[in-house]
Amino acid sequence: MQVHSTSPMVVVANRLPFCLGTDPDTGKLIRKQCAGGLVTAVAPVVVETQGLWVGWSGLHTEDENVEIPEADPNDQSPTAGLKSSQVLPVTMPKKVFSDYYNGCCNATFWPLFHSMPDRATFQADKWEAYREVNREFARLTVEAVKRLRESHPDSVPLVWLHDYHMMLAANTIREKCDELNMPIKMAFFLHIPFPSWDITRLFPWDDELLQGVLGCDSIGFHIDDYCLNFIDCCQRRLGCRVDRQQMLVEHNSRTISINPLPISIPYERFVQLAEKAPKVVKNNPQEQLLLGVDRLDYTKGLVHRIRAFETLLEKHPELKEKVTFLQVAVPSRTDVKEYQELKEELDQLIGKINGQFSTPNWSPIRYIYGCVSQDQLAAFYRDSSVAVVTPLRDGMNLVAKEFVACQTGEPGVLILSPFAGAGISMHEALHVNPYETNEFSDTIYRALTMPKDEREMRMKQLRRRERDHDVNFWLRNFLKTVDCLSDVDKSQVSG
Ligand code: ADQ
Repeated sequence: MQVHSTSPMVVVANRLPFCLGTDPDTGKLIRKQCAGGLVTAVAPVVVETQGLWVGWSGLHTEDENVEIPEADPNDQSPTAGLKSSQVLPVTMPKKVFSDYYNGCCNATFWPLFHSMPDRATFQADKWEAYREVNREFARLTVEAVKRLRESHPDSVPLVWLHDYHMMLAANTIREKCDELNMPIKMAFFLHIPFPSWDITRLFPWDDELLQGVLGCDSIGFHIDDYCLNFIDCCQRRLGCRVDRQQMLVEHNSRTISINPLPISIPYERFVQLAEKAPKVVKNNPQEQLLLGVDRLDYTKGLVHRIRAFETLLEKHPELKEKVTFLQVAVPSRTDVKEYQELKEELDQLIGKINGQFSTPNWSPIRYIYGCVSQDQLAAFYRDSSVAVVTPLRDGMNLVAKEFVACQTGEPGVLILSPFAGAGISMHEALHVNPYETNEFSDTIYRALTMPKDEREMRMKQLRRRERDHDVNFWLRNFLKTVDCLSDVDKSQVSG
């Protein structure tokens, strides 16, 4: 069901919701879909609210100027309804962008916020590039607000900043809009975890960072723990007055609301995909598929997972030719050394296990390094007996939710890490600590051998919860925090 915002919305995110590429036949610039949690969740919402999207186009200021192409008529992706006029592309000099994106976002905030400080680097020049890029995003966002003020003169636009790339933009946007006498509402949503004070304080410019985020009126995180971590940091680092019960922070004479907003998926769309997706071809009708679907990232625990599967094969030789692990890994940050090393490690481990256990008719691990279509993904989700979603740390994890939505046939089992935000609410999954290899392999065995009535009972509850708390539910709850929820939608919100 469509969600209505009482305010026109500007989404500000690092990326546009699609990539640009060249059509090999015509040589023309076309839109290409890119996998990622943010786009899957937010693009339908922008289309539905007729908003604007500010994001990096994938191009640099040194590149030739390009016009954003319209969507292909056959485009069925979540961004198909987004017109090119709804998109404001950001371009940046290559060096500045690389320092901001690789040097600061990916090398500092990504590992730090996933509580992996040993992987984080702190460099003043990269932080300066982050500041500069945030100022540029802020400049274009003010342009977007101007446009919306022209098309909707009586409304107060809602600016929605996304993720760890945009933590310094709010104050600049607010100052410029105040100067121009353009009232706005502003919100921030973090898609990754917010770590504890002990971790956050390692960042040398933590005070500036916290003040940057506090420029918004409403700040959202997936779960209570991340909200409380943030509130704790505001109190201890900035000396803010806080109310943990109401989740409020006072800063510069303003009161900012902190909101747990667990993101979700377009549930019905996945159900429909699963209902018409082609059957997955198996070695034999009895073969059980274990499924992993992730970006190839060190936070996702891929190596730990494959090791647990190796242990399972060692302990249960009877599973030979009966169980196959299907791992789909989307290439991610391929120009970063750590990610290249991770790929190397995974390639070697999978090669070793397949070499050791394969028979003439079977290999224990099927490994796809690349994107798969939504139809194919839905087919994998539907026809797998077990999904293994075991990140070492994850803001939420949409794969767990997509899997249960697509379980329209024989009920399977979800194995979930307690270190994913999704682990907080998906109680009927089998929870396992990915670091405990032995226990992990026992959990996989339990999932593979679980009686049908137990599988059915667990899956039914999981599906019901995700159906009732889909991405529109998330959006409505977000709009409620900024007082932009339309009357028709108010009746849909509970709790
Ligand atoms: P991600 O780290 O990208 O997102 P996740 O939430 O699992 O992680 O979303 C991945 C998305 O990519 C899913 O929608 C999935 O369908 C898609 N995808 C994965 N592999 C694919 C493949 N091979 N082919 C096609 N599509 C594929 C970040 C945070 C998460 C948070 C989301 C949303 O790290 O914790 O849940 O944002 O807030």
